[in-house]
Amino acid sequence: MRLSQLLEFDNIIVQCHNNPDADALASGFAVLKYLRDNGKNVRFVYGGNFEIAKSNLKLMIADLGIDVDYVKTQDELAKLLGLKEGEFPDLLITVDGQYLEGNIQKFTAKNIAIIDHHQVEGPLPKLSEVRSYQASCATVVWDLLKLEGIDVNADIKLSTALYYGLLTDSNNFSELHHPIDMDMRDELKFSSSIITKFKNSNISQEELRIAGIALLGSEYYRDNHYAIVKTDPCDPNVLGIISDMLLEVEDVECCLVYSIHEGSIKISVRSCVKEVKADELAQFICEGVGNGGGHTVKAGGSIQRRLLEIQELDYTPPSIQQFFRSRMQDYFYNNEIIYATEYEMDLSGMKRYARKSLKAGYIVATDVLPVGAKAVIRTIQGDVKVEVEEDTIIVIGIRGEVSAISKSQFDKYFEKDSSEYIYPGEYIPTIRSDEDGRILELIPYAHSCLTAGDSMMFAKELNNRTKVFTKHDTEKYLLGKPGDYIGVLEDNTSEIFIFEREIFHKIFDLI
Ligand SMILES: [Mn+2]
Repeated sequence: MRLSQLLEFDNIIVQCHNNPDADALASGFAVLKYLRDNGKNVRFVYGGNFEIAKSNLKLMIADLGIDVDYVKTQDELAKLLGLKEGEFPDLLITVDGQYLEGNIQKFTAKNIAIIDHHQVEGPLPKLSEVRSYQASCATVVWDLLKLEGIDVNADIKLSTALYYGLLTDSNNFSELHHPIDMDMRDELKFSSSIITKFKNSNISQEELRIAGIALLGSEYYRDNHYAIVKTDPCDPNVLGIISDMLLEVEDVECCLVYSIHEGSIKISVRSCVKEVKADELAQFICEGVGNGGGHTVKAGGSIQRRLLEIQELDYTPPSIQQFFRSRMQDYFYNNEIIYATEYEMDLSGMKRYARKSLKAGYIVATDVLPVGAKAVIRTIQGDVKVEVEEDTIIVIGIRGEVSAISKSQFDKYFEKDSSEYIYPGEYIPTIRSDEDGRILELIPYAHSCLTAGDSMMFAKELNNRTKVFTKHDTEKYLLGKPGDYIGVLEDNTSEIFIFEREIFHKIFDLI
């Protein structure tokens, strides 16, 4: 959906969820401003049983001039818009939540639109933009505003609001994983003094108490050095504060903190050992019932009540606790860890495969940046750091994944190709120089190449979750899930690889 499609309506309500948080306020504020600037009769509201009381949100409303009203009845809503009693708004747009959802008070309007970043809850109206992969609804709105050619940075109150929305919905950006979220974080020109002020009134006295009680009830699992903590419902950033604190405790290597809300459960995950990436653990915990992600040390996620109930799990604290206990146990017990530097692969049971010749792309790094430059390449799979050397080649794989290798490695595994390069993915990778912060698109520099088809490999399907620390990266593991493949080069069996099942069949032929 484009925001401009909303302009065909005149009397408009923008509504965020009950008990608004900073992301809901930021998103509603941005949509309100867009519609107002386009001459619409529009108001921004929320319903529910409570008026906003948290001090950071009250500051946000006052300092950024967010014109939001707390309404309880349809009549109040009509009055706000100057409509006659019993008359309905032409359009109601829900932000940071979906119309008819439990957490959004129901008001009636002639048309409904939805802008959100949660899991899709039910049938969506024609006018909707729900991006479950985005860390904040503010990001969705920011991107929609950009699509309309609007310079968000021209209004520092707006950009500060959006920035704070993402910050609070991603635990101070530590749980970000999608490149568009990172783009927004990096591109917004916000007021840092205002953000500092908000941050310092983040936790209410009540939440401090909640955190204290939660820590008293922490469960520690000695065998695998992790802790699980349940907190009473609170702001997600309080979960992050609790999990950060837990990680500093001796013998706690990983932790999971969660809080149960009406329609969903929020989780925060931390890890300080290289054998567990927090983002991967968060994904594992949420698999099939929600969404998780973030970074290697800090991650988070949310689990949908509806999806738990589909799996016939009761939405009660004891059965939720049992759910987390067994997910954590599965994670730590059912996996194998391989350190390639000290591992001898057993080749029995492995089959011989030949690599197919496939299209990929490459960029001569010095075509883009000078030798010695440090830069970050932003891709759909995350940020990749590169240091440009004379012979650095940036390779774009068949799924749009990016890596930097030396020319000799390139010559070994790839062949140049004369056809035009066509990028296969959706998010166009960019490169940002550390020196001047310049952002360039990579694709215009890309040429076509083929993966060399003659390398041979022994491989087998995995039955267990397997983590491999390769010889080249002893800090970060490759993860294989059951059904994926593990393989070694025929002429060098200490070179261990993991391939996703689908990719494996695309790249290799059984000999
Ligand atoms: Mn949100």
